[in-house]
Amino acid sequence: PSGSARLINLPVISDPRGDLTFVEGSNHVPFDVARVYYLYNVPVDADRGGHAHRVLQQVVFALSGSFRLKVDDGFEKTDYWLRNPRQGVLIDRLIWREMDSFSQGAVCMVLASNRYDEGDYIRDYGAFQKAVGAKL
Ligand code: T46
Repeated sequence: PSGSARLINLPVISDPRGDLTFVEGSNHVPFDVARVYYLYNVPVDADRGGHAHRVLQQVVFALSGSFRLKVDDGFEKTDYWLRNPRQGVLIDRLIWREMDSFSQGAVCMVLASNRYDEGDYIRDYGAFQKAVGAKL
């Protein structure tokens, strides 16, 4: 069976000093966070992603600005416009993802269930379709 993507809403504590949002591994996200990375200085015409992962699970946030995240489970495609730092998209294993339309100054933060492993990437769309058993 293929994986899925869904929205994750994080808590916020607001007071006159501003807003505070927090994430606890295996509580607000369904895995222990092994890695955090972020994308910034992304040109507005850049395309990122274009792959799936065999086992990695991730949650993607727009900490500042906005961008589009396209997810595809091999059967159905969904577009998310991320712009709220409290709301992330959980990308399960075996989901093809692409990101584009980054606003100027956008910061994308990703929480990942595993450390970086190039061997976990599926970079060929045909191989991805085979992996999810999609009808060609
Ligand atoms: C994903 C999307 C949302 C590392 O050495 N360590 C890391 O933790 C990462 C994420 C990347 N890298 C190296 C691998 C490449 O040589 O950084 C280079 C650029 O990575 P990539 O082309 O995969 O970047 P994106 O933005 O296309 O994809 C990234 C993640 O790799 C991927 O898991 O889901 O962001």
